Amino acid sequence: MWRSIPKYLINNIIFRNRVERLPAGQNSLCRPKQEVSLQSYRHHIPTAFKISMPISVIEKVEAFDKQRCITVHWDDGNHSQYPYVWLRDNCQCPQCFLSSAKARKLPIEDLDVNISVEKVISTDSKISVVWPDQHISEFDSNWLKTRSFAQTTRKEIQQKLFLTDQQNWGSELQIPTASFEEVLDNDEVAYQWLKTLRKIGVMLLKNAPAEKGQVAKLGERIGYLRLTFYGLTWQVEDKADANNVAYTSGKLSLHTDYPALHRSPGIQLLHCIKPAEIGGETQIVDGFHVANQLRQLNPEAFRILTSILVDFTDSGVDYCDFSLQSKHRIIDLDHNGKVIQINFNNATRDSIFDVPVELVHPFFSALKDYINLMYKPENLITFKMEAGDVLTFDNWRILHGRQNYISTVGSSRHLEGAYASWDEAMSRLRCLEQALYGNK
Ligand code: OGA
Ligand code: NM2
Ligand code: ZN
Ligand code: ZN
Repeated sequence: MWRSIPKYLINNIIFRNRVERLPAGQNSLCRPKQEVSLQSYRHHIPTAFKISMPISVIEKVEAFDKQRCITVHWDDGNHSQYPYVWLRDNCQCPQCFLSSAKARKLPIEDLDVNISVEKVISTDSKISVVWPDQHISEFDSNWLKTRSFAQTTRKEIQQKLFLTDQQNWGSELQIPTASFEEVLDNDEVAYQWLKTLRKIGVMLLKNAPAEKGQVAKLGERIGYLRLTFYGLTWQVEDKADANNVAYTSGKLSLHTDYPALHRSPGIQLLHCIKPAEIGGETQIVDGFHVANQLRQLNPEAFRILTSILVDFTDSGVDYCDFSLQSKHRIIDLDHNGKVIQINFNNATRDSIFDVPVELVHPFFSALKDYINLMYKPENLITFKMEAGDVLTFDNWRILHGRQNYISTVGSSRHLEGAYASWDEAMSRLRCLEQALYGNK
């Protein structure tokens, strides 16, 4: 049920979709009268049908040429503004949008950023915009509501897309666990795994077969693993002529893996195939939580670690020969000052240090303060992985380490590890959510 309003009425004219609410003089516009109000018959519709019914009902639409915006008034009393240029850019017609790819065809070269509107037509579930060249764009009310530019809506959508609220933890954390097999076989468990990985930053998967190949299965569960110079999966063992300190029986102090890469791995999977008889305990800490403690306790140290770029290096031969150099802030912040990534492995921090000499001591002093906070009993968790445990964690957030262990000939400690990326893991999370619960 569409109504069209002549161009001369567009500016600041309210377009209503109920006859009885039309401004005087517009009743001559030809359209059928709505017989049952949506409000009343929505109560009677079956649940399955309800899902496809519009939740966002358009009350009226206004076009403001001056602001180059269309204002949609919703029946709940709220309203949303949509710039003309954005509406034109997001036209969903087959000429402008390839629906099979859910992707825009319209190039920016063909977009008139100063476009005006010729005519707006609305029902309670749709608006239709006629552009000056007579091109017509239709927009569904729910589609529009989801894309409201209101700060609260944007925050809500971003939280849903990126699962931004994370839960800080200290040593009181009971490490969340799930069954390895269930993560592989049960979509709900896989969904909970990835959600927990995002929210808490760590999940321990129990009772995997104590043999190689298990982290590869988790990679397949996500989509694929991240290949690095250490291979698609890698064996953590006490090796002769180790090309990495991890491949010795020595202690590994708290670190994030692979800061020698500018895009360090987002997710780490560590499968214990054989624990050491003596030693080799795992340590983990919530690097974000401790960074926020540092921000409070020692703002100057926090400022240094969030500003100075530190050089990292890693060279050798494994998957092939490599010679990596990178630069990172130890603590990365987003544009709002929120901690988003920790980059620190003391083993691969370069002796080349690209700072003025007077910053060297303040840097070490700041770093030491941060690390000391991590090792405080209220922040640090120490436990020993059992054969069949797969420790999965957010390598941008959690620092991990291990105690040294006694290496015995013939029955040595063996872990298999792998990396995955957050983009792929979040993609799997969204696909699982869609498959399990539909579009919420
Ligand atoms: C590593 C690592 C932990 C362990 O290989 O980077 O942190 O327990 N290993 O051996
Ligand atoms: N390994 C475990 O930053 C690092 O060098 C972490 C990486 C060798 C793949 C260790
Ligand atoms: Zn179009
Ligand atoms: Zn590590």
